This record gives sequence, structure tokens and C-alpha cells, in this order.
Amino acid sequence: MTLLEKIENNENLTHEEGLNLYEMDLIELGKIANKIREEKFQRKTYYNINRHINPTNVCKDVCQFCAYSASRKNPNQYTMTHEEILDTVSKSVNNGIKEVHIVSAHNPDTGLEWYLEIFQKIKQKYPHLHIKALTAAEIHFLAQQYHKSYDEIIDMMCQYGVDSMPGGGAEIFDEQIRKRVCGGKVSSQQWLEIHKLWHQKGRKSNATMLFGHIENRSHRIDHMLRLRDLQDETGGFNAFIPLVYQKENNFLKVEDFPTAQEILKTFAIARIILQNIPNLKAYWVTSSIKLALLAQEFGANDLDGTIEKESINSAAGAASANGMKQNEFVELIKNSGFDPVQRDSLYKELD
Ligand code: V47
Repeated sequence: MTLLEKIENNENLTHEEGLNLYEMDLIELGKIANKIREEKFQRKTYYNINRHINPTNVCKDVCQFCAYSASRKNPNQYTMTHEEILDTVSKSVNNGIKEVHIVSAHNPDTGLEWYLEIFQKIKQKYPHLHIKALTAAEIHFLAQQYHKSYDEIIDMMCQYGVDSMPGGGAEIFDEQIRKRVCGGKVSSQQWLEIHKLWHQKGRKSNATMLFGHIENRSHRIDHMLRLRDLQDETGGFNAFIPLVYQKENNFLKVEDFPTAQEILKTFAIARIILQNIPNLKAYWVTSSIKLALLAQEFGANDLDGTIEKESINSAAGAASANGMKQNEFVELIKNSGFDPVQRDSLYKELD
């Protein structure tokens, strides 16, 4: 059977076959990815109205790519109070958000309650607001710091009102590269184990991949294959999100940045390899809005949302500090030839 026939029959590709896809002509690759996208979603592109909140940047870990985290002695460190977080949520609810995405650094000073009780407070005030919060990296940090099992932290998340888990902290699973870019935090195996436990509770999550730094194509394929295997087991991933590395204000020394062609190929290959994960998100924050719109032709069917404010990637150079207005977002999708469809956090269509 040829590679194209294997893809048509939705058969699992090997690592070598995945790598061979990178050798294909970009437009040919795009056509294959687009066919898969159109069969599932036609010309629809999903977006949601959401708000990102990053409540503290104080972090006990030092990831080489991160420009957001601050040590305890850093004059730019901050930790929001629950009142400040609630106030931010209230203002965003008035602006029409349906989801709050809460991700923090690994702050050893706040206590477990600070991390968890805010979810309960938000849920009590806004029962219909979807809370997407705590990456597997944060869950690992909380488990270690407060001597709990992953299961105990996950049970507390459910009890305190977290609805779904974001896909952060996956970075790149290859152990050698991981040691160089973020040694010390959650391992690849632990990241996958935490998502598996979450899925076993009947909950959904996302998965990211940070690329365009010191990893190579082979590491990206390996990353996707490990996700595909877990998804075959649990079916709990809603979306795969390739994050393009941002280079400002961090410690990682990178010589070669991926071209637009390499980024688009990575999106197309993700759509082909990860046919068992329904949604492919072009997170406009890291790809730039222009490339995110183009990625719609290369398999992406989701552009994330309006965000309102973003601190992690904008610290590293992304043009996302102030989010995007809904009407502007919708117009951009329409003008690029796709049909914008507002979705909820679990991908139910809203209009
Ligand atoms: O895990 C940090 C990444 C992630 C840089 O689940 C960087 O819906 C690029 O996970 N260049 C956090 N990326 C963001 C994240 C996310 C975003 C949007 C939606 C969802 C979702 C999840 O940001 C981290 C890390 O991989 N990151 N520094 C950087 N210099």
C-alpha cells in the first residue's frame, strides 16, 4: 500500500512515513491535509470568546524558552489576589466571554488553596463559565510541592470546578531535547500519565507541541506519535496545538528559525498523523494571525479565541498582549474564505 493510500484509509503512519511527509511539496501536502479537514468540517473554522489569565509569574522552574517566569527576587514578579482575579473575570464576563483559561507559573509561596479555591469562587459566581485551568506541568508541581498524588490533585480540580485542562507543558517529548529546554519540570511520561488520569475521569483536555527551537523534524513526529497512542487509548484530547517558538527575552540560543513553509508543513503533517484528535488549532498568538489564517488551508480548523490579554507568549515577543476583537476576528476568517463558527469550550457549535 502506498503512503497516500494509507492516509486515505486513515491507517497509522510509522515514524519514518511521518518524516517522509516533510519531503513532499508543500502544496501537495496541503491538499491532503485540507481534504481531511474538509471531510470533517467543510469550510468551518471554530473560534471562541475567551479570556486568558496568568495569575502569577513566580516560578521555581527555569525553562530555557520561557520569558514569562520570574524568580522570587525578580523586581518584575507578581501574584494576583483572588479578588483581583475575580474582578478580571467579572469584567470579561461583561464583555461576553464563555471560557476562562487560567495558567500560572510554579509558585512555591502561595499554598495549594490559592491555586484551587479561585476556581470555586469563579464557579459559584458564574456557574456557566467554562474553566480551563492547570496544565499537567502545574499539576505535577502541586503534587510534588504539597505531597499529593496526581489523582488527589485531579480530584480536587474536579471538586473545585475545573472543567477542562489546557494543553501546556508538553513542550517536546524527546527526553534529550526536553532535558536541554526544560529539565526539572514534568517529564514527558508524567505529562502523558496526568492527561490519561484526567481522561479516565471522563474529562477533556488539549495537547500542545512547542516547535521551532532546537528540536528537529524527527522529534516533532515522535511527539505526535506519542499523543496519537494515548488518544487511541483514551479519546480524551479535543485539540492539538502546535506552538511556534517565540525568541525574545529568554535563555535559549537558537540559530535557525522555521520558515513559514516549515510551519505550514508541520500543521499539515499534524492533521494527517493525528486524525484521531478532532481539532487542529492554529494558535494565532504564536503563529501570527496571518499564518494562522493560511494554516486553515493546511488542516487547521480552529483559531482559538479573542483572549483579551496574554502574558506568556507576549513576554517572548508575540503580538498578543491585548487579544483580538470578536468582529475583527470573524471578519478575518470570513475574508480568508472560511466560515467562522463560534464554539463552546467542548467544541459544541454556538452559531
Ligand atoms: O506550555 C512558553 C508555551 C505554553 C514560549 O490548551 C512558549 O487551549 C512559544 O499551552 N514561545 C502555554 N511558546 C500556552 C498553552 C496554550 C495556549 C493556548 C491554548 C491552549 C489550550 C494552551 O506556552 C507553554 C509553553 O509551551 N511557551 N514560552 C515561547 N518562548
